[in-house]
Amino acid sequence: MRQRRQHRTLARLLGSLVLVAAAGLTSIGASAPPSAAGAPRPLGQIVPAPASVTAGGSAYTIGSATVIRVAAGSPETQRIGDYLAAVLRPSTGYALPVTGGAGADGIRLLLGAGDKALGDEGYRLTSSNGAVTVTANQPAGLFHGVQTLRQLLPAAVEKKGKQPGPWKIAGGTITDWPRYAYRGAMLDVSRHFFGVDQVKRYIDQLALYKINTLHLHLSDDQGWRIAVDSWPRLAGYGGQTQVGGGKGGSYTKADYQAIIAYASAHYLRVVPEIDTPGHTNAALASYAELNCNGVAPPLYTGTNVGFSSLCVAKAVTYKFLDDVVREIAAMTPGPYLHIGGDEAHSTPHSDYVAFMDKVQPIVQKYGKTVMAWHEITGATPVQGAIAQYWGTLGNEAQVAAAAKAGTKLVMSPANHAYLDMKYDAKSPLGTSWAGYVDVDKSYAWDPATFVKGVPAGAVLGVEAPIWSETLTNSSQIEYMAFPRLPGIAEIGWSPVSTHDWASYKVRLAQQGPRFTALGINYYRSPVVPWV
Ligand code: IFG
Repeated sequence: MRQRRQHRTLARLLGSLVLVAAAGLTSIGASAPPSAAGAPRPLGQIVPAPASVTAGGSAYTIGSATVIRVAAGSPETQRIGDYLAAVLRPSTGYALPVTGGAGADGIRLLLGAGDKALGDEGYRLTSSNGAVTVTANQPAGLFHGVQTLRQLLPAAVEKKGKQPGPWKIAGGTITDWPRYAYRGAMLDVSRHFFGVDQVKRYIDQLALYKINTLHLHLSDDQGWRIAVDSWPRLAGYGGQTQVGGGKGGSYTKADYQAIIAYASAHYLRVVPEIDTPGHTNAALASYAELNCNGVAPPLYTGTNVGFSSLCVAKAVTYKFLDDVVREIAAMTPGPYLHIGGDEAHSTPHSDYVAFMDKVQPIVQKYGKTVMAWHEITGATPVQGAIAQYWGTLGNEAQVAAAAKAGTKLVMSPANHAYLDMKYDAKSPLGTSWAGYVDVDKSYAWDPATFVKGVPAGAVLGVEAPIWSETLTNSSQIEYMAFPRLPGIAEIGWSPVSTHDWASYKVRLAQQGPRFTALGINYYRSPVVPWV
């Protein structure tokens, strides 16, 4: 009897020895599959793909003694440290104090004389068993390094409750900087209104992928969404409804400034758009004198386009625009003010040209750079103006001509970058005038060469618009924006040499558990090998 018990004990001991040895094998040096318990995620497996990755050396493990070290006396890096701590503390359960005290250990966020190549938004992240160090020339670079650091940890780090670790960051160095300076997303708050908290939620999500510009489409036929003190009926009357006849809404100046503040705390600048001369029914309905015939049309809750126009001949039109641009420019720290210019089908071409000749100087007078949809290249864009391309063919000669003459481009080809395009015929939301755009098609383009004849240097970057004719809440925005938005962000950030669907789709698939952990309602496209 005793002997049998001895055998059993020996067998158990042997069994556990075998288990320990097996565990040891997978963690010693072997590139353990990401799924292996505790193995860190491979260094380069993030979105957007980094400019340069050198893996090697031992991983850093976040533990109970880890401190987050920020540059002493720098409130901005303190804030970035607090932002990182707010992500890590709930899921790791560690205290993770943020300190200005110098030290060689911990998670270090340092502003320093990084090399010029990093620019203002780049960073260097080094990870070893003693510390993870992010260095950058500017706080924006540290913030982007923090987004990378989040993705190097297991997706569970994004959860709000305590998760089992370990919390390892693979050893090595990432040196990273953006390809384009303009990496944007547009939210149409006119067709359906989205409140400040919904905009903040979207900003949180854009920041994950190093997007640095939020374009707000603040006015259209169906709604005027921003208070203008000198023309109070614009928001008061023109903001009261929306597509489908619902309540609508508008931002007070305090709301708008809260959005600006939240965006800049996430290193995004805001580009306000007042669409003109078309897409103006809400303004025309609010003030009879803005109409050529002196009669205000009714408020509009449908989804047609091209039926409205400001009255190009009337002087009051330019008084109106001067007041609107002045008040919005005064609240907008960013360099750009977007005047729309799309689908002006009810404005005779010669009137359109005359209108743009009068309105662009108003924007410049208030210290902003003109931005407009690419139809402005059919008029005379002022020096330094930015045309936002939303075509699908890339053969628009007038766009190429304007680019050759100095107009800059932001690329939003509708058959790749429009996030309101249905994924396929079964998509319950969105439109399909530019065709069906699944995740692979959304990724399959290059901003530098999309429009024939455009000098590569004319392209400032990319932007992913989401139009809200069919979208009424954050969950629906997320269903259309994810997983395509990260791909547009990658096209804007990563070297074109990394642009490869076969490898991107694997990296994108690994974002799936993060979307879930963050409560992002993403579409599980069949073209992505979700984990
Ligand atoms: N085109 C219109 C938008 C919107 C969109 C929906 C632009 C610049 C179709 N203009 O895109 O107002 O209706 O996909």
